[in-house]
Amino acid sequence: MKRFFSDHQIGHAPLRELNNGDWMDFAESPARVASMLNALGECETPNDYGLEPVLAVHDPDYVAFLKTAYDDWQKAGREGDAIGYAFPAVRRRKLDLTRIDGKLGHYSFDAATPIANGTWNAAYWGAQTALSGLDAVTDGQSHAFALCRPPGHHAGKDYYGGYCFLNNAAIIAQAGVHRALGPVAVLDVDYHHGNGTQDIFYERGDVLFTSIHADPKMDYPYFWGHADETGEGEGEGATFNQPLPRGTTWVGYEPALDAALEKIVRFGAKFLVISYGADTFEADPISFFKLTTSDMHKIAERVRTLGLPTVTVMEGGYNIDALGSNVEAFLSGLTGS
Ligand code: SP5
Ligand code: ZN
Repeated sequence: MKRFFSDHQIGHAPLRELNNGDWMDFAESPARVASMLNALGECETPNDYGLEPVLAVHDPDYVAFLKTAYDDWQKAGREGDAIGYAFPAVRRRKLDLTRIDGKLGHYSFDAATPIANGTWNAAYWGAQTALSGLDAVTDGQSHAFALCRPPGHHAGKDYYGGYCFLNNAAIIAQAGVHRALGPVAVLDVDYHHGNGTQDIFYERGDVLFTSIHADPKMDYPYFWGHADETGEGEGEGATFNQPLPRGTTWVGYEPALDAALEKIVRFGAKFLVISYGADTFEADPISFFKLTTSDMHKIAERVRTLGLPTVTVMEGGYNIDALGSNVEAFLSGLTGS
């Protein structure tokens, strides 16, 4: 399987994040990459497809904000990472705000996703990494892996959060539609609900979003991922959420996975994007499912039975020691090796 990664993605290195009322070390650290590369070996360097496929999903004003956010923060005399603190819970609308703090709040939905010096460059190359995976599959490969970092599934059309800035999975799902690979299905198996991806395609009937994740009554991102969110308008029925309780093992996960796969088959998907998070792992430091490394392999073996051209995009996974083995276990399950 072709694997893609760009060194630019290491440059995103915030120091700390706000968690349960205190600072903790930033969980989505560059050290995650070393663990994955160690297990995967050499990856191909992505091509540069420019901003056009990014802007097919993301709002131009949002992208312009991301590009200069850290510079604007520094120009305001700030040191350290940029974090907002005031958020428009109601009637969010386009405003020509002057101050960086207002912009940070406008474009984010949490205070736990810091922007650092290399953030834009890393996010840009993360998207290019995903697009390179798509190109490999368009060129006839059955599978490709995009080692994207920062991750993407929490980012919406015009907002960031959950360590995510550009929605890598949505960008290639949309590009897949554009290349007439559709209907396209997204299978999100990160521990957290992929609220950004869901939102981007919520009213679309040509992209199915299906997700298995921690019940948002208990876990981040709280406000989205509930079972009654099923899509709207043309998209009614093309969103399928399966929230599961903390402590879920393979016994609870397997039937949910089978239901998601059945939905993908019935949707008639011709191209599959997997948002893969290894934070379902039993020893993940910020998550609470109880899947093992061999369960990762089993998930992928099931997905393999779909026989669809598939791009796997990296999302979360914060147990750095086990991350490489978990990713490798997943990818080998996909190819049946
Ligand atoms: C891509 C991805 O996996 N994003 C996850 C973002 C989660 N951010 C907030 C998580 C808060 C977790 N607090 C758990 C404390 C455990 N001691
Ligand atoms: Zn996650």
